[in-house]
Amino acid sequence: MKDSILTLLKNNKDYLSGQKIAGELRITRNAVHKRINILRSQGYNIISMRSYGYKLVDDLNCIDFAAVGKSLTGHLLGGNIIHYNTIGSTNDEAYRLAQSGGGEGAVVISDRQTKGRGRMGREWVSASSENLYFSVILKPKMLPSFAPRVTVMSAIAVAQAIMEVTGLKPGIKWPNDIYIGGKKVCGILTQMKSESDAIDFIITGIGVNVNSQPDDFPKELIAAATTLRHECGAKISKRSLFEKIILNLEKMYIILTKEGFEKIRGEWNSYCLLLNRVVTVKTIADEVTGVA
Ligand code: BT5
Repeated sequence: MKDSILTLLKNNKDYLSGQKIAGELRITRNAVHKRINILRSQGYNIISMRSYGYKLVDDLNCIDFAAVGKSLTGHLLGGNIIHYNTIGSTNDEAYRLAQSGGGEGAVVISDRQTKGRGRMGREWVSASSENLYFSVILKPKMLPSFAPRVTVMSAIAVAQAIMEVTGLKPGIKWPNDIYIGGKKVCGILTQMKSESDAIDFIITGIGVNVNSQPDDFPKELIAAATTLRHECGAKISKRSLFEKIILNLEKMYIILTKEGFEKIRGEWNSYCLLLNRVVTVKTIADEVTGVA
């Protein structure tokens, strides 16, 4: 019976409703659901969408959010994933959600962004559904002045995940850029809402160029940006990378909030591209030059 469902899904390029499968195989919809889950546990990537049904995909760009949500249930981060096909900016939506009471650990993810943002009003190019764009709500009990540590731990979490999934060792350029082979592969945008002595929430927004090709970028970015696919010569599973980032983020977050910053500083040094180099720090007030 499982094989019959598989055959139906394989012969159908689009979604197939549970009702249609049940009708064809003369079984109940509940039985369809159970057998789909068995196929999933055997490694078949079957995605489902309410009112459309089931679709078999072997596409590494597809994330089955129901399955990811389930595998992250009970975790501090990622138990609640809100997915969009297209949105302005996942950071804006996560900020709005947090302001209206959205809980810690909720993740807003979109296949594309029409107003993806970097720091200081810069753009984050987010046109390709082959890449990752998502934002996580955090509510750390720490002083607002320590918020930059969340950017640091997020960058380490992503760098570790990239290493685990691709075997490539990325470097981090202060404070929020991840580089491979001298080109930017990921950017992180951290936003905070706080009182004078307490953080209400932090949104950590992560954009990773996963499976698009450098040629897909606008001309001015081609020389400066890269993708994981380009660097390792093969497509990457977006789902594996996304899950690894969330799990690493959680691990780092627990260290940061329970054990303090020292351990994170050690990790940071192992990825830091600027260590021991002469750098100039520009603040609103002045400039300071020294060795990082
Ligand atoms: C960043 O800003 O690198 C932070 C990017 C954060 C993006 C995520 S995606 C999910 C969430 N929702 C959002 O709206 N944002 C976050 P910054 O350090 O200011 O770098 C921006 C600069 O990176 C741009 O001016 C370009 O030079 C370059 N850039 C833009 N898009 C890029 C891309 N896709 N890949 C590599 N470089 C890019």
